[in-house]
Amino acid sequence: MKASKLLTSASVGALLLGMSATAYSANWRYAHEEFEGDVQDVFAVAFKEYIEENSDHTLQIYRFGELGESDDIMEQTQNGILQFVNQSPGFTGALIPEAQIFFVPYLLPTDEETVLEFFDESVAINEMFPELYAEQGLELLQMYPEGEMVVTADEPITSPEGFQNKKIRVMTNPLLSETYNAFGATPTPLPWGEVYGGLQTGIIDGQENPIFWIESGGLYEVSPNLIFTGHGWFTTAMMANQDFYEGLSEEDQQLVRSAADHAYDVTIEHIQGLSEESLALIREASDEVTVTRLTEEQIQAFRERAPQVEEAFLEMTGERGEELLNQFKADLEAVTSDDE
Ligand code: 6CS
Repeated sequence: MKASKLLTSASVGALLLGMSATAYSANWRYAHEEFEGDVQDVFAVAFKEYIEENSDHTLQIYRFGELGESDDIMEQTQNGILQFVNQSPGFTGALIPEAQIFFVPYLLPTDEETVLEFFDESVAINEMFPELYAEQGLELLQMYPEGEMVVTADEPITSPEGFQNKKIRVMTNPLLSETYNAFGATPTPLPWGEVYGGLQTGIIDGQENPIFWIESGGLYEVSPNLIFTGHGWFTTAMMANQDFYEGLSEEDQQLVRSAADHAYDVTIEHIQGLSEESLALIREASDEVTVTRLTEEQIQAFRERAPQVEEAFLEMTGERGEELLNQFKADLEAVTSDDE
């Protein structure tokens, strides 16, 4: 009786750690926020393939909606039900306020090559963020860009005045609301599941996302005016439950790290040229779509409003936010001065 009870507890423990109770191979669970073939899925599939080709472990991928919204999959990872999660800083703001740094507008340049170099080399990304995530029981494995943010709206908008009275959906972090307040709009935080319907019924007048997502989610069907404002990049983060990660053998920890590095390389390759391809698909699918690329002068009117968002970021994050912001700017300076 005692022995079987012990066995039962061991099996439950093994399940929580994502291991099979009968064999040494484990079955790990990984959830992300997107659909089959989207950028986070490309990352997850490359990660899975690496793990399965280089060990006896298996990995089960859960896509958007299978286990709930972004906040749900983060909670499940923190509770140890999932071993891995991909959650974007757009939804991590409440948990890790510093992650909102990606929503200070015009901080990152639009040039793809510079942005990719920044993610590769940044001390803020590769050394400071892992510490911030660790405080929440998360082992940060990669941060990566998915694409430049593009606004879609019910009409082409070229100035802060044009945003007046426009309800623009933002991901649920307070700094992004500050950005759209600064841009002259009325920010409306919503989880992803409510965006298409919100645009269709007119509850919201617009939103922002990278082009591949505007194409794959069919957002152009209900929000056909695409506006390139050049104000930022959609960035995301992939991580593990830290107790799980620390409980792995050194060999498995290395396997996980190598799989994440491999998935990063595959994903960075995938996103290059993706915006152009997705825009071509959108144009093919719809005659209604308009594309507005703001001129440098038009951008200036938005850029002038960025300092108030940076101020709000510092108010929300204090000294630690300031340290991160300074490092972030120094890292950007290093990659932009390399190009000169
Ligand atoms: O806007 C959003 O909520 C979604 N956008 C992307 C590109 N990925 C997942 C996220 O939930």
